Amino acid sequence: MIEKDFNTSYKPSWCPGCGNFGIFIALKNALVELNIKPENVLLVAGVGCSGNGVNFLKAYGWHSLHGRALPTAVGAKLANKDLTVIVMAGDGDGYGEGMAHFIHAVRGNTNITYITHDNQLYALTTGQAAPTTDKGTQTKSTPGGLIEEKANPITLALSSGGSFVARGFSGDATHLKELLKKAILHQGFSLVDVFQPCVTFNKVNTFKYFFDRLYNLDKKEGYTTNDVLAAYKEAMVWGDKIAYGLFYEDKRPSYDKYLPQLNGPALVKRPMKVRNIEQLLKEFA
Ligand SMILES: Cc1ncc(C[n+]2csc(CCOP(=O)(O)OP(=O)(O)O)c2C)c(N)n1
Ligand code: SF4
Repeated sequence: MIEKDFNTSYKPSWCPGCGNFGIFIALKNALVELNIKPENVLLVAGVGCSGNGVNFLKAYGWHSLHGRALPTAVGAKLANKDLTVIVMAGDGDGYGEGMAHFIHAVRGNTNITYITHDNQLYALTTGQAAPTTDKGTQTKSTPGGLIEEKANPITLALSSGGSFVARGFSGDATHLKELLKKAILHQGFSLVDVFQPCVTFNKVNTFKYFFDRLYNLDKKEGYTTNDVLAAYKEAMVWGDKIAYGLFYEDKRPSYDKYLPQLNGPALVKRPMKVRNIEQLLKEFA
């Protein structure tokens, strides 16, 4: 298989130079290198520029409701554990409308991969402040500067019991590809929050902004990914320097491992028992 095997007949509609391109190249190459076939992948998308990507990657696709991609994906994975389930959502979708789902999906540790396209604003709706927008930033919805503190997806995931917590950058697609491969292979919920510059509406968090600040945790001497407090400390660094890479990983069992009824063939591959509906209703009466 080659990267083109994951292409569809639709050309991406993203603006030229958009950070979404780097994420898609990294994702396609990760799938190719892991030898995962398109028919074994389910891509669940939120609503936003990022979510439109569900049309540009050849796989099963589900364009979910705004903020609701995660519960959809968790349900799909429980029904068909043979699928590689990948979720993509914007920071507005995932950490705004979908914030409660995010926390509970992290806690639940279902074996799915969550890629957030973190461009630090709502892009499809033309550039309003999102939960990851820096305090003080002027946007269309915050002309006087954003009053609220920003949410930190990495510390939120760590404090919610995340078993794989990582940050990527779409300007470093090779690194991102390797990170996504690890995330997909991880047996549990994997978060990869990806800095994805929106070249049209975000004039602050540009590619240059990140090139000037990012340091690679994977190369940091002495850093190990099994120390949650060290991960927390790195995740709190924000300003002249910002860390990316794998912050934390542990190997606790995923959600399905606690459910003996999920042993054996995937639920969707088992014969359907057709039951007498009247008898069924009597049981609940
Ligand atoms: C329930 C609901 N509320 C609001 C909207 C309008 N809406 C569509 S896209 C979007 C913002 C998407 O921003 P983000 O999730 O950050 O994705 P991006 O476009 O930046 O990739 C909003 C608010 C909607 N479609 N559904
Ligand atoms: S508006 Fe921003 S996020 Fe959306 S396609 Fe254009 S550059 Fe990308």
